Amino acid sequence: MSSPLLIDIKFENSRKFDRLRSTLGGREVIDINDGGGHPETFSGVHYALVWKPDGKLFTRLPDLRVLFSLGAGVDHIFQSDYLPDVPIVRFVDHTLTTRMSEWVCLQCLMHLRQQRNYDRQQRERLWQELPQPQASDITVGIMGLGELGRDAARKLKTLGFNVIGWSRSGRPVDGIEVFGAGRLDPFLSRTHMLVGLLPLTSETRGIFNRDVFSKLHRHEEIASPVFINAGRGGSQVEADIIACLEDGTLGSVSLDVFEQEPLAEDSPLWGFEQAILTPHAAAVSDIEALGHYVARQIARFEAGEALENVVDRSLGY
Ligand code: NDP
Ligand code: OXD
Repeated sequence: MSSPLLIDIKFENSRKFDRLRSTLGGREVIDINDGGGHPETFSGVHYALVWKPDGKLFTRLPDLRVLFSLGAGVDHIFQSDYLPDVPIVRFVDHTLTTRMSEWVCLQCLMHLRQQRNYDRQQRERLWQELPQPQASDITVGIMGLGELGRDAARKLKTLGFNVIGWSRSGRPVDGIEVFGAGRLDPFLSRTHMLVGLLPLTSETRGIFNRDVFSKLHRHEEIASPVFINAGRGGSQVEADIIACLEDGTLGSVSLDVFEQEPLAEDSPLWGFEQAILTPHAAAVSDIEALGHYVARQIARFEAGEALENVVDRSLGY
């Protein structure tokens, strides 16, 4: 008999749950958050799909064989003190990658074409042309050249931007200059728009700080340097972002992720005209694509084939 899939996702409506279940080919789905009277221990459950799970959940899954993350990031899983020694599979899918690249390209274009200034001029009924450098005058530096960073790089290049990248290994990526972990400063000194697409690990926590912002390259015709982050809020120091926007070290920012989510109502970040904020919505996981993905991975696992996109626990991503 096939093992159920246990989920700990906290859906905001039951339609999403139904859509997920419909993709799983009849496999029983146990929703830990449905309020039903669940047993203390879920014997015989081999698979779980989670997003920001209750850390102690894993103590109730003695037969767990594979753990799936609803998202590409897995920092929410590593917060548990009770993580079992089973493979962790993160979500990698073109639907997610495409959404992220749309968001990144949109932000780079918003800053290149000074949309925030035109918004203000519209409010003021002011007819005034602003300087218009070309994308090829701007270098976008992407920190994190994984599934998401590489696709964003390719699409930004198609738009005409110069694109360079930085990653832990410095592994080559077709068509862009890659800087390895030890070459952060030369990477920053070339970058007008810094894009963060890093996972949150002990190495990347707080990495986007004043020291980094102060090394970026300024372009005189736009509100730069620009900082754009859709990786994780724990990688940015918001007090530094605020201070750097105030003193001009940063010209403008686009933030999709925050140290604490939701962002507090009294955060000064809300008030900056040159800050574009979105509520961790750059690339949401498509629930049907996720269901098909999990079903495919389980089929591979049960056929004795290798799981895909397994997290390296020693690296934390
Ligand atoms: P990947 O694991 O495919 O790529 C991670 C990249 O970061 C790799 O290039 C890796 O280097 C690099 N990296 C990791 N640690 C370091 C380090 N210490 N120093 C330098 N580089 C490092 O992840 P994805 O591209 O799939 O996703 C990236 C992140 O985006 C996710 O972890 C998640 O936090 C975030 N995300 C946010 C979403 C949103 O809606 N805001 C949606 C989806 C994801 P190397 O190539 O050498 O391994
Ligand atoms: C993810 C996210 O990690 O949505 O996929 O943040």
